Amino acid sequence: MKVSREEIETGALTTENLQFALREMQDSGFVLLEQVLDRAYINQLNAAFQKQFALHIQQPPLKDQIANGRIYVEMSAPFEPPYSDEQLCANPLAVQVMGAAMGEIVCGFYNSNTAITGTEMQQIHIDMKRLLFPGFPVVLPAWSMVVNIPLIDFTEENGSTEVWPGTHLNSDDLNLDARYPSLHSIRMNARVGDLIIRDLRVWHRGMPNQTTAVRTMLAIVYNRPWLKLTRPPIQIPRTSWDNLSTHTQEIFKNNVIID
Ligand SMILES: O=C(O)CCC(=O)C(=O)O
Repeated sequence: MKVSREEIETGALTTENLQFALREMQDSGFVLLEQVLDRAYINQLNAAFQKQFALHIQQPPLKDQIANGRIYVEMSAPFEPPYSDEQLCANPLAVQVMGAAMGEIVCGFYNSNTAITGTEMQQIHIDMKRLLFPGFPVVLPAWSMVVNIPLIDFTEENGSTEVWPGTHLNSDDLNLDARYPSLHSIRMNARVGDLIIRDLRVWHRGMPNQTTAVRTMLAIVYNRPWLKLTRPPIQIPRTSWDNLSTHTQEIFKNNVIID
């Protein structure tokens, strides 16, 4: 969806646009906010990320895994500049939409997904199991969402994620391979500067990267505060913590501050 310059500068969508974003989240399970991040800044971020990533994939066992199968690679971003910039870790527009959809939100997982050249198609999957009574035909309100920030333009050639709109409203996720072919999917094509919010229940998969460019997106997960995460908390250096606004500290309060 298009976002005005004024909304970007004030960090708040108009009532009308907020309603539009919430309806997209409700109906499709995701919404793309167009050109809300500074493109030059994201390009610089990508350059910094790729340096760290190149070292990351030299580590065992990743190095061999990549040599054997060109897997999708996750890398947790360190909670320090540039990743701790509030435009990224608690983007005001994304926080506004997620807050309106879920109430209080917290973040305990700051990750990234990279498709290197030749990466193969992933299995269709969801990122978090349904809560409570899977199979019981009642759909719960959203409890967890991911903010994806593409670090290069995402195209079908370089492996933009394939998503199945509306599948967050299914009451179970059994036999996805048998069910998805009859459902409509789209590719999450996006430009540098865009930001995507996705309900974690949406069926999706990473797609092959047929280019020589490394395709990365930040993947920052937010959820309602009562959800127990099994992952270790984010380690936040004290200097990064002190630079966060009170509101962002509230969002990251369940993590560990390191002196
Ligand atoms: O990178 C992508 O396009 C999707 C990655 C993904 O869904 C995953 O690794 O769980």
